[in-house]
Amino acid sequence: MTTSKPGSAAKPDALGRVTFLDGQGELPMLEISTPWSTAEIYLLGAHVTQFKKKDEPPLLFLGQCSRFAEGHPIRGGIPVVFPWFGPREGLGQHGFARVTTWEIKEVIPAPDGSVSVRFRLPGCPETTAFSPFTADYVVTVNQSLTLQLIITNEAKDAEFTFENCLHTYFEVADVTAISIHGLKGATYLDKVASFMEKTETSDALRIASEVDRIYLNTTGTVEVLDPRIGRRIRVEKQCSASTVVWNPWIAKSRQMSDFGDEEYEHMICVESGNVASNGISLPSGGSSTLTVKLSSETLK
Ligand code: TA6
Repeated sequence: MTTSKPGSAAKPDALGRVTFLDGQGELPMLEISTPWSTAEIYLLGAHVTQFKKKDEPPLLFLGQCSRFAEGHPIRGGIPVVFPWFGPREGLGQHGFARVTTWEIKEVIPAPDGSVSVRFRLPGCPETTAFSPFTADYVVTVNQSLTLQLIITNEAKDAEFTFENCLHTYFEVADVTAISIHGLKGATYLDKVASFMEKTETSDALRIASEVDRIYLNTTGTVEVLDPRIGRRIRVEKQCSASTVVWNPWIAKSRQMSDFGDEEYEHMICVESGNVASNGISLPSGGSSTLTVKLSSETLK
């Protein structure tokens, strides 16, 4: 089923699993309902703001003070970071994909109950500074949440170099009680120590201060154990060589105008992508698909 641009009135699709409506700040969004879960996606940034399995608390953290306005990123959920990660002189942090309103190309309600939505980043003034490319983003909702960011270099005779990152904010009960697994032995750039290169020595990373790290060459699954909620979150990925772990802690939280002073206690970002020295160079006609599957289970 191909959809046109959503209007302001709520319009469910034929199977009643996808509803187009105006979300916060009257921004267009989709509500998706499957036999196992619900999800919310804004067209601004193709931003997944929520995924919730039936019988589980929300998987994603969404800031109470987030702006919902064109041209501004949403704080929480899954910002799509592309085509660069971090600051870039004279340009916005983390690229323009997260502040651009994406087009819906297709909504696919599958016979098994899953729903996939395919978005396309439209041409915008910022894209003209790059050689031609297309960026599609496919979000699939079922028992888990699967995200695919597909970048194709459409240039005839030029490389396309970029970074990408699905900057995922997870909801946790108490960030000091969680542990993050799967990064032991990895080299990381420690942003809170002037990007000093370090090696992760812990198999169970704990958060007790500001953490802002780019783990390089990390392609394996990362897990977040949350004993207070009683949940294990699994982040499985393909075509992702970097993992970013971020919690702003106290002072940074106070500096962020769209983030509550105490909200850092209830979130952890575990981000999957290709950033810094793991950035991607695509030859003419080349394509790369960053795939991230987020799933969770109740701890026994
Ligand atoms: O991914 C971690 C990070 O790059 C941090 O350095 C931190 O500032 C964060 O992203 C949030 O960036 P934002 O531009 O959304 O405020």
